Amino acid sequence: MLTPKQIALLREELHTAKNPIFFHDDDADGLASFLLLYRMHREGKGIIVKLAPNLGKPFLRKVEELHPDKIFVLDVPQVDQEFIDEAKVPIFWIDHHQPLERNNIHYFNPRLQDLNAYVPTTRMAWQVSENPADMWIAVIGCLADHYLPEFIDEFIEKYPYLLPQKGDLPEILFKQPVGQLVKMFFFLLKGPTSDVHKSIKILTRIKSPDEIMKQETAQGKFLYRRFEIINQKYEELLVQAKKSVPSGKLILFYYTEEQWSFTANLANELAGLYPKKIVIIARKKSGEMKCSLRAQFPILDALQRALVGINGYGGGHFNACGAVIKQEDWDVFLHNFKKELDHA
Ligand SMILES: [Mn+2]
Repeated sequence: MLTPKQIALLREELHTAKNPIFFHDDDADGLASFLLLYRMHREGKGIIVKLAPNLGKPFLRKVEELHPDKIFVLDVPQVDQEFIDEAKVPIFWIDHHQPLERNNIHYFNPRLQDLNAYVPTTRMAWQVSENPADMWIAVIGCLADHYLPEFIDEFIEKYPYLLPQKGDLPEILFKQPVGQLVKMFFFLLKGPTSDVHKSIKILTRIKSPDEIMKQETAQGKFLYRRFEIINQKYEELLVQAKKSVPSGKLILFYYTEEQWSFTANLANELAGLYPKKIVIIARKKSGEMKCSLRAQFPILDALQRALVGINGYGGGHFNACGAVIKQEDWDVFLHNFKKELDHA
């Protein structure tokens, strides 16, 4: 969490910014963080850091083009020192990934103090914003990063039709209407750039979730319709994946779609729905199998043991991992991994 001093500093810097750029991550936590901070003063511009986990040299073009007086970086795991040095304006980086060492940047990361801290960027952006009208945005961003915020009770009181009562995270995310909003914040970022930009622009102005979910305005209706169309593609995949759920421990789903990548959402939802199983979503790409692995219990050790002697690599969190394995080693890897699971 941010300290009172850090909150005061960020509020002051946002207040005095005339033309800030907000670089934010390409997921619901990144989007919600941007919306919370942008909606405080509505100055400047948001830019999605897409297809690159790092804010590096290619993004300097945007800095030259837009002439910001300050830069805010939200939920982006890596900012290159080269970018910091050449941007030549104050940069404020709020993030919660593995901390890095950087110079000449205002760096806000709870894991600098406690490596095991888990605080989504949205949670910190909410400390800065605290605009009651935007509390729903804060709830969506926190839930998206699997974090149940302390102010969930206020949300239940204000929007009982979205969440009638408290429950555990998989139940809230995959069985309650608020889960649709969480998915919406992920899915609206997918697809053609012009549609994505239009969606975000509308989100910077929308007054309440009712506008979207009850389709009370033309703008709300646009978001809802666009979500429905994207979600239909997702639901089709989910149905297919559910059919492949075996009686054994491992749910293995092969996935080929290139344009609309739902890998992470699919893996999260399947792991949420089947708490005793391990989920692997695998995509074949240029001779390699790229996978997301999920479970509601630790799997990292089993993954690391299964990778011994295999042409590939993998890692991540104890119950949410990624791995890339050469196609010719795929069968052996699967065999190893299943064996590890049987011993666990
Ligand atoms: Mn995040």
